[in-house]
Amino acid sequence: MISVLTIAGSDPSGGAGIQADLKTMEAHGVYGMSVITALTAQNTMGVTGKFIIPGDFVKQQLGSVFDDIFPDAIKIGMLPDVDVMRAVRDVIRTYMPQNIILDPVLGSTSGTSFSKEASRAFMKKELFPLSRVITPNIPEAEVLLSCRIESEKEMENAAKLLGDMYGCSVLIKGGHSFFTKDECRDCLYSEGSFTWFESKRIDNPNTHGTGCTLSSAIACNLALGFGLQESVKKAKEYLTKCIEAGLDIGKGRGPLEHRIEN
Ligand code: PXL
Repeated sequence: MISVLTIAGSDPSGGAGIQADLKTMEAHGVYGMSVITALTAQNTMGVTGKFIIPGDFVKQQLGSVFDDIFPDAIKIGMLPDVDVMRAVRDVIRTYMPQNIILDPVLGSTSGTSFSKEASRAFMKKELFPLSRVITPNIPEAEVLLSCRIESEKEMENAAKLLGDMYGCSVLIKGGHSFFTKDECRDCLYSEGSFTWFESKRIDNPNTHGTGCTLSSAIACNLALGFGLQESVKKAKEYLTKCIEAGLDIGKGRGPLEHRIEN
């Protein structure tokens, strides 16, 4: 049985974080496991609270998973502080799993407080080099590099800079960006070359949890034995279908339909 682990925060309303990750794993037919780094209080209208799990307990959760069921791939999402990051780094160093997909979630409510320079520096220096691929969107890549990204050429430059600096592949997601209303492209930099992924933009305001879903789907595909390019391509196809299914639930920016035949 192929197994995938997510290390992320909980969204009790089921659209993002751990819950989106596990639903994505179910849809891919893999065995899903989850280590929770923080509880959030949130729904489709926003986040109202966050309860951080102490680093030692994150470490204990990770140890109990790795000592029993070694995951074929790991998706890392919300890492709320340096303590939790350190726990994750230590466990990865001990067990050396290979297929690590890190989504550098940004923002003070649902992600690491990137205004805290220390956590941003720790993530870059200690966790990026252990990852097979990192998946920032454009605003996240801008914060990581302290620069503006306003064209496809600048997306390539940013992906290469991050990839060469930290020795990992980099997928920069074009979703929140300069692209016009109908188009959206993502740029993968891996082993010295670029691959661009096209996708149509779908007219659906319900996109809560898209980043979580994409990175989990990539993890599932890598665990299933696909190469990185193919894993990203298939993950994007899955995500497009999840958005296209047009689920409409909740009063705010709603979640996706994860139950897609794959
Ligand atoms: O997509 C970023 C994200 C990550 N983790 C948790 C979240 C969100 C966004 O809402 O809730 C727990």
